[in-house]
Amino acid sequence: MPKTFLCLRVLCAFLLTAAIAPAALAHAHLVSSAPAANALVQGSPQQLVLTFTEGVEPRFSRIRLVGPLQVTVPSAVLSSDNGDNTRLRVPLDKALPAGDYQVVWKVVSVDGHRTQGTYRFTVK
Ligand SMILES: [Cu+2]
Repeated sequence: MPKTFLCLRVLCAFLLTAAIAPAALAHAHLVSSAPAANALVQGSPQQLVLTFTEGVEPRFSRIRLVGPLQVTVPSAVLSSDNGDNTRLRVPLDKALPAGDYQVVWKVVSVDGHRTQGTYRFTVK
């Protein structure tokens, strides 16, 4: 096989990857949260706020808190923050007892793609 031909194939594969990459970046990834990942919080937070790289659909998104108290937040309770659909606000009507919590989030972004992830925080 001529060397130039092989080179063209590699270049082609590279260009294809570069073309697909922006679409993958358009998914909703977690930018930040409150409480922050790995935070040590004095007392129960009154709410969780999750900020994503793009708008998400609260109706199709789920957030579950795994800890001393198993809390599944119904989708109806999730609300986007003041019309900013990159933010999900999760009010906590029950105080969280001290302990380690894992936040498990599954969201559907406005472009219809699903993403998910987890992070932890500790209530002291
Ligand atoms: Cu996407």
